[in-house]
Amino acid sequence: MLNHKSVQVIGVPLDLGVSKLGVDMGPTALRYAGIFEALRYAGIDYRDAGDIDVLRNFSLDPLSPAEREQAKLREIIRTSETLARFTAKAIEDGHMPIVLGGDHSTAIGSVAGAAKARGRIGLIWIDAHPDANTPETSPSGNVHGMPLAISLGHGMPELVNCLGFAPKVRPEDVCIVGAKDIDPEERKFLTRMGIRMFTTFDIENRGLARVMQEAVDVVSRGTNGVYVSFDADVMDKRVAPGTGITTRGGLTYREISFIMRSIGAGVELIGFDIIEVNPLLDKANGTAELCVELAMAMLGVKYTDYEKKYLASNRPGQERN
Ligand code: B3U
Ligand code: MN
Ligand code: MN
Repeated sequence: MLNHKSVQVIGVPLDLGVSKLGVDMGPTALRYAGIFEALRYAGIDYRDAGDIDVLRNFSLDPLSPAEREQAKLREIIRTSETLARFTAKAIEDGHMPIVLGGDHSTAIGSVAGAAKARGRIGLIWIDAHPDANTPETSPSGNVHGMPLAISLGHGMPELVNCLGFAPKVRPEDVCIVGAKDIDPEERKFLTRMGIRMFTTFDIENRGLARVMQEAVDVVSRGTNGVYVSFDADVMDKRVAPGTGITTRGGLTYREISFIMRSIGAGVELIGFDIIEVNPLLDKANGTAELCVELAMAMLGVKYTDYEKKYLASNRPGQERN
């Protein structure tokens, strides 16, 4: 696999950037979905760094609404700094971080860490939403709708300045893939910044192969590697029900598989996030299992039901249902 010594997995049970409960269980769901089994299958060395200790929505219940908002922000700042230091160190030591979210405010820290370690990075944002709101433009006030703007240097200063520098990425090094639900003010911001965005309409209109070729070119040109932030809500709700905001018209299984394989084959991958997996909304952990398969596709390893059922289970002592 690639040029890394090992994969370093870290869980971020962060749910303070959303109002729906359950996304804090994402890291556990992804572990139970067999991420380590998959890495072992592929012969990739890994280490589980455990979960970052973070306050959950439920523990803020006794606070007043104003106190709750303050506590949430304080905790998101603290978690972002901790995660940023972890990812930076992993990359500097020659490893690849895989970050298990958590809502998408998780990416504030992971992108910061990648930028700290590598300087000029490319960033692929795979998401039904561009997450490019600021507190002024956000329709919901939820921080999970803001991390891309924050990484570009716009938004709450305490988050924008994670690890003490900003911005983390240049607009010309960013590419959004799979967006379809875009707030009007968000669209204006992205246009103003000159961000490349490939919506589901563009994918339909131009063909996914051409879109991915261009996406890979945009993030690779002039950069020292590419970080990927993958929000499970980019997939259609029939494919991936286990995520906070499920929508009709999201990406199909074949489309998202193709996207991951194109990234794996086309970029120098620094690391990636798997974000917004919510087992409370899932069917028998299927969304988490699919995300594990897609993570492996990005690592250049085919790990579909075929490998799981017929290949992995045929090894002695490895039988699974
Ligand atoms: N753009 C909206 C909705 C949203 C963002 N991210 C998700 N939903 N998953 C907002 O609240 O900023
Ligand atoms: Mn998102
Ligand atoms: Mn989203």
